Amino acid sequence: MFLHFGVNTFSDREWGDGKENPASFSPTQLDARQWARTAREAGFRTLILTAKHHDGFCLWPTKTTDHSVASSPWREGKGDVVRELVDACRAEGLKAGVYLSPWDRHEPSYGDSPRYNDLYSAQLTELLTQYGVIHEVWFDGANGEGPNGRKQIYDWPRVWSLVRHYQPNAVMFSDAGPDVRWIGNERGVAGETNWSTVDPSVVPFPGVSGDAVIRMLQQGDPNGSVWRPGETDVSIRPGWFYHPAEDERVKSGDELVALYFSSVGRNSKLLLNVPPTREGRLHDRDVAALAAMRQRLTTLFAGDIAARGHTSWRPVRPRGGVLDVDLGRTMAVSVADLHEDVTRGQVVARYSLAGSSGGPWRVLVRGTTIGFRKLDRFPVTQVRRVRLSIEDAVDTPRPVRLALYRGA
Ligand code: FUL
Repeated sequence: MFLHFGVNTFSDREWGDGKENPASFSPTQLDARQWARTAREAGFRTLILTAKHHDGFCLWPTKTTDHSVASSPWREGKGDVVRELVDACRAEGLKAGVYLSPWDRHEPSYGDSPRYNDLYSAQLTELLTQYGVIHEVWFDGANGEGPNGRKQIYDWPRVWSLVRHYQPNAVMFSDAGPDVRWIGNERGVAGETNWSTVDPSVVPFPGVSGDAVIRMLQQGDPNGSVWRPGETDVSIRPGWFYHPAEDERVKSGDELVALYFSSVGRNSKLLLNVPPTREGRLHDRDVAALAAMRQRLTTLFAGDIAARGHTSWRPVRPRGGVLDVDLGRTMAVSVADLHEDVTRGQVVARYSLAGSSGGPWRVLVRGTTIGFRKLDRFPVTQVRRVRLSIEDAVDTPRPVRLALYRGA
């Protein structure tokens, strides 16, 4: 779960200009434990907080600038939202991550590249050294200064090596990874074809643009030289930050389930943004929508029909295979849940799933990549036998795991 929170929450903006008064940051009932509890109950495993957004306001008491919670009235200037987040995550058994915007519209040194790079590195070092284990570090590619604005040249190798040094097990997210890549849009939709490998020369640094870049982010590349799985970020509301006017526009449980299918169900992680309100709590409507999503997913994945059947895998040389499942009796199915064993790479490039209730085989669904997880929905169909055919792959496929669900 993503949490966009900061001065924008109070100014009702999406991108602050850096001129906000720190005194405007004044949540009345900030409750990070409520964020974490809501997330855990909805099935999330990691919380990622905007420790600093483009406006430059720091949610922790950094030594690098006064533009932080230390200059706000919240908790008499003694508060630390990052600390409260990591403590809440630990208490609820979740992992914690931080978003530290490279683009900074407040900091005077921004655009004076070496000076700002020093400051940014110092901020990152504080976050990486003062809060215990950090599991993900999120680097945003946005830079809206425009052609006449200040041009900052970031020192990405330095930034990445700081994370490796202080938090060797953390994954780093950006358009250019290096560990997890942006999926190429903010609508919550991973590529229908989605390889976890990419060609790094097409996306060499965060913020690079162009059609080829977006295609690479969306679909990956079967011949890519690096393993860089996709992460799909999308907001539960139209904006990333909380705006009272959007209370009526919170995505429904069904819409969230659809996002789960178009992200998790397409070999990607889902990073769903749920922005805290001005009180500093997740809004009741958002909490209700998350609960509805969880309830639907739990019902949907309650009983794997295939687990009770008889399964056999037969390789087809050189790069195919057939998985047969005999359910023993005719049953209704509408969701297939495929898992490729990716411990030695992702190889399946094309497959089809067919079903029979005794008569001829009927194709239920056709697809391209599978990867760590692929979810397919199709009209409810009565089947007794199901056959998954791997029709093309970039190497000899290992047995694919198939689960089947009745669906809604
Ligand atoms: C974008 C930012 O400009 C948005 O404000 C938001 O943080 C989103 C996740 O990334 O690039």
